[in-house]
Amino acid sequence: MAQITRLPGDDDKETAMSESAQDRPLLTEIDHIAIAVPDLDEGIAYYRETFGATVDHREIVERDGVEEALLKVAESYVQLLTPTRDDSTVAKWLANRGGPGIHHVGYRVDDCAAALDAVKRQGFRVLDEQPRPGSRGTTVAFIHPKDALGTLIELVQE
Ligand code: CMX
Ligand code: CO
Repeated sequence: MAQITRLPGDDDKETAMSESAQDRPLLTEIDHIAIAVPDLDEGIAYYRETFGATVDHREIVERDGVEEALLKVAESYVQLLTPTRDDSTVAKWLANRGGPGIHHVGYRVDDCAAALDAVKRQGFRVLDEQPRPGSRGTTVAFIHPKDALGTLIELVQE
């Protein structure tokens, strides 16, 4: 009897994909911890005077209604965020909370679109249907905190 040789088909592709996904986790590093503050210069002064941390990058992100200062800590950043307009979601967040605090966590990913698709495929709510520009030339997408253990997650592709 002729020996049956299995040719690669869709099932094999599925297996290969899930194996490679297991080999390489989607989240590769912590890109930043974002802390919302009412006054950016005061936030920067706290990190400088207390820890000697300095600003690596500062940028207004119009789309999100925020100004950010990135302070490098090893290969990651502290991202201090302040609202630039009253209708910014960060203005609402600060008003509800009544003061500064951790607003979100940014995780580095190799491929933002692929990581976003993985989240969507599992039925979790996302805030960006497609990756979009973030600060310092990155490509980002946000995941809804209500579907992410109460933490607003930003996927960051450099
Ligand atoms: N972390 C955890 N939970 C949060 C949250 C946050 N940052 N912001 C809101 N929530 C919770 C609220 O506590 C609230 O919970 P309850 O219903 O239990 O009270 C719920 O989510 C809804 O809150 P809300 O005040 O009505 O806020 P909105 O739904 O209007 O907006 C969010 C929240 C996450 C959808 C909005 O902030 C968003 O779209 N964020 C993505 C973009 C972004 O954050 N940009 C700024 C940063 C830009 C950058 O990093 O460069
Ligand atoms: Co961020």
